[in-house]
Amino acid sequence: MKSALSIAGSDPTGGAGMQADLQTFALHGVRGAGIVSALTIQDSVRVHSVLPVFPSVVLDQIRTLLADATPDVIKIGMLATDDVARNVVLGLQSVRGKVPIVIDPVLEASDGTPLLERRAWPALHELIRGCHLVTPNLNEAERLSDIDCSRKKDCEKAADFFIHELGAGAVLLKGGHRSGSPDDLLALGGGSETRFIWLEGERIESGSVHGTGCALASSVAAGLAQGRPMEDAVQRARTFVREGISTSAQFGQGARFLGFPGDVS
Ligand code: PXL
Repeated sequence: MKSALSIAGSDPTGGAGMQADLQTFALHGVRGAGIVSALTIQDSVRVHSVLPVFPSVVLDQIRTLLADATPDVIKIGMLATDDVARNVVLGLQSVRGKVPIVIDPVLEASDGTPLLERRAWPALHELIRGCHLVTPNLNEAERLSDIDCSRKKDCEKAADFFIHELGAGAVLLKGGHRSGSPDDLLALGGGSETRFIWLEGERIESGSVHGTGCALASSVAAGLAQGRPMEDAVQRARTFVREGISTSAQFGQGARFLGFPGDVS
């Protein structure tokens, strides 16, 4: 059995963060390990507050786990603070280039609550350098690259920025927040020319669904752990999330939660 390590915030609703990551790994038949970067107080309506974990505790957990066994993939989500992000950089030094890393560059929750402080961006950039895949949504891509992504050509420029300026191996720029057709852009680096693959999306009229980004990145990570090529892992992850959205359900007063499909391993 393959194993995946998630470094992410805890979402007590179970919809996003560590809880979503571990459920996703399990559904893919991948063993999940988890290091919590921050606690959140939230419900399906909004994030009430964020409490980062002591950075030294995050570092100790990473070093202790990695000294014992090497996971087949590492997925990084919410990091909350610069201190935590810098300790994640430190902790992962020994596995850089040896284990595929998938980064969901979480900047804020859907209600606008910041989930990463601005001064943590240099540490986030360091994590992105050499990672296998980074999965920004439209807003994160625009903010991190400083390129307006309203036109598809500009999305390609932003994706290229992640590959050539920040050093990511590949970028999945999620188009769900785009007005009009919610196509995703998969950009693959490697050669001198970035390869752009537009993946057609269809809007599912479901209302707001919580945790789609976490599930998508974790699903791709599970696929990579199983040795799937990037394009295949991404396509399967999009199908996984699409099915999750179409079977989503309302449990509280706010956003819906993904209906997790049956075993997809
Ligand atoms: O979906 C982004 C996200 C990631 N991680 C945690 C979260 C959220 C959104 O609320 O709470 C822990």
